[in-house]
Amino acid sequence: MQQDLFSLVDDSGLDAVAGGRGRRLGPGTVLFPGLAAADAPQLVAEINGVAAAAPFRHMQTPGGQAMSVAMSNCGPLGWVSDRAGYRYQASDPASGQPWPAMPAAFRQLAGAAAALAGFADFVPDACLINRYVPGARMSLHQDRDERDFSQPIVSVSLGLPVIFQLAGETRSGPRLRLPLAHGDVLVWGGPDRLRFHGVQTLAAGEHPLTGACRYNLTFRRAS
Ligand code: MD3
Ligand code: FE
Repeated sequence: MQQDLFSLVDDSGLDAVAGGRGRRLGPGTVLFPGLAAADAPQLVAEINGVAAAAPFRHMQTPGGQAMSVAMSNCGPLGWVSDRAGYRYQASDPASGQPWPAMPAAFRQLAGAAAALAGFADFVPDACLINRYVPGARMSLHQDRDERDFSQPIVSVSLGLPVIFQLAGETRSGPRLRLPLAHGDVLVWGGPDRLRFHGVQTLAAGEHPLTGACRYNLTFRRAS
């Protein structure tokens, strides 16, 4: 596994980013350990507010399987999956209503993290909220439902830790395995935007803020 790590992490992997707050994992990928930890109580309160209007649900894959991760969205556009495929849409299919507004604290965190990673003026129009309980996982995939791959993506992890997997631009080949903990923020874009990635099965546990679950906020420019 050590060998995999060195073949996947760019030479610049030793560089600190943004005054030592970030760690470069690839030419366009920066991890900020704990960057969102101080804001976490407010972020979780905002998640609960969004979920009151747009409850977490297990979407169907195009193949008809229920995903193990439960999802909701906020912002102008939300990511959805059903028998018709993957797409972004302005309304919640469960209610027909617009998705809840993106909380200002979400937008500010995403913009600040992107700027620290070197992506100025990131204005997300979609925030997917993933909720993992023990046993949930996300298999290796690319994020390619967005219009402009030059826009970065910002991911915020809250609650229980998980191991995420980062591969190259194909499904096969070596994978970097990296723990993502409470408050960690990952920004990726540029040459890393289309790398395959996934999340290993969440292990049982209790987190003081989230209980037996992990949340991931994924901020994107979809349109
Ligand atoms: C991709 N979510 O919703 S984001 C997704 O933790 C999704 O819920 C995961 O993948 C989650 O589409 C993981 C983390 C991530 C981190 C670094 C990456 C994805 C990456 C680097 C390159 C490409
Ligand atoms: Fe993804």
